[in-house]
Amino acid sequence: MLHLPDNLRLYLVTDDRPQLLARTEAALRGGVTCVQLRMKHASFEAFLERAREMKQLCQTYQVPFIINDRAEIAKQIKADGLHIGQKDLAYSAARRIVGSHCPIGVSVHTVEQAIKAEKEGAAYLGVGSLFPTSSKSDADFVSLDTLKQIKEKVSIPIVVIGGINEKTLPSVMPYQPDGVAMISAILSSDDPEQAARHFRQQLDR
Ligand code: 3NM
Repeated sequence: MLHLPDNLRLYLVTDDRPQLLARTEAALRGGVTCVQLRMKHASFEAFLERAREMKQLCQTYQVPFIINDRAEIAKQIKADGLHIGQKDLAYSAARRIVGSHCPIGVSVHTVEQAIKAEKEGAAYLGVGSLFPTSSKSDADFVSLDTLKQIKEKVSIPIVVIGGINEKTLPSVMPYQPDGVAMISAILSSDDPEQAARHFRQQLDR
């Protein structure tokens, strides 16, 4: 079950890298508050298999598990949530697949997209990319001013994403996001557990 906004606080997005399960488990020990599986190039079968493993791992730590883009898989494994981007399937199509109870988060890059997503019923928004990142080659950038405007215009929770790390986090915190999403700052760290614990302490303050 996804508890909003609390479960969004330290939001781990995972790609498909070596030792993903071990790294994700370390991040869970360190205190990430939810996990999203994002594998843009995987086959249906590979995604499904990985999703089952990850869901079980997250359940062990009682942390909600969210599927990126693949609505059919979210439905099949009864994920705690689905996350869609502007280039993925439309909100209405996703909703038809996952049914009325599964929370759907939506990535937005403009104020207009944010207002539309909230109207459609999004549970929360991912706002980014705020900073350059090597994790998403086609990222659309969002300025801190746009983040501020989105905060003013919508009332659903907001998770910031894209190049958030030790250096950039301080410039985002004044905007009081409900959560911070990260791939590299946690998963590419030499010690994902310690990295997650460190960010969690900063965000809990
Ligand atoms: N979505 P890192 S940026 C998955 O802008 C994702 O919507 C983005 O990775 C968006 O923490 C991004 O390594 C990658 O920068 C974030």
